Amino acid sequence: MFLSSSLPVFLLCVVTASVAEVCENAEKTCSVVNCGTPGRDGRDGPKGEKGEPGQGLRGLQGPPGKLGPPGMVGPPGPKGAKGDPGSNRAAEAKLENLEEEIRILKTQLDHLRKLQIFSLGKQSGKKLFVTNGEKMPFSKVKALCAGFQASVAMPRNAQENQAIQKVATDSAFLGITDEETEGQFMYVTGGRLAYSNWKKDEPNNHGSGEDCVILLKDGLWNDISCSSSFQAICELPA
Ligand code: MFB
Ligand code: CA
Repeated sequence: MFLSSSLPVFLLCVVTASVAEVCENAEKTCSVVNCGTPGRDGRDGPKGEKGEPGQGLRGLQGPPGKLGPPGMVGPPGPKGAKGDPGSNRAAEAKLENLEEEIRILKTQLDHLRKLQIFSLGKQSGKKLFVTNGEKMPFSKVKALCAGFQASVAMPRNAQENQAIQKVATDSAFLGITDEETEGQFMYVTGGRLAYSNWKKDEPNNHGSGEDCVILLKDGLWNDISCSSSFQAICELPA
């Protein structure tokens, strides 16, 4: 009989389970057995323990953040393509004009030089000795001659010594000193003397301070103080 077969299950429910379990099991078995109308839901039980973090779905991507600070200046970019060849017609024309002007100036300079040489009575192939007639210390004579690419007059032989004597109007400095080594007279352009025309008992380094040389009116040489003032005579190369 159906009733007798389900009774033991019902009894078993009543004896061994809690009320909830009874209802649960009973619900399963109550289709067969009438348990009456279910009561109202009871109050929520106490909050359970916190569960493990869920494996929930990732949220949707949020909106873009605010603009960050400007980045560092990057490395220089690759070299650009070669530019088009410029038009150099104007530059070529200007260059031709300049070259023509230089040719004209060189011709004029050469003409002036020949005139000057002629006016000073210099024969070709020989040095030119020139003076401004002024007296000054030796250092200023060197600077004056260097100012037009010349040097202080240095007679290398009797002929040149005589030519300087003709240009001089008073005792004049020569481009010869023993400033480097006392008693060893050298040309200011370097090298030891190839010719000399010392006055008797000269050089005497009078007062232990005579490192320069002057050409006297009679053409003889005397060693003298470089800080004294004597006529400036310069020489232009042959
Ligand atoms: C000296 C001469 C010296 C000076 C001095 C006045 O000769 O050697 O250079 O000129 O005279 C005596
Ligand atoms: Ca002397």
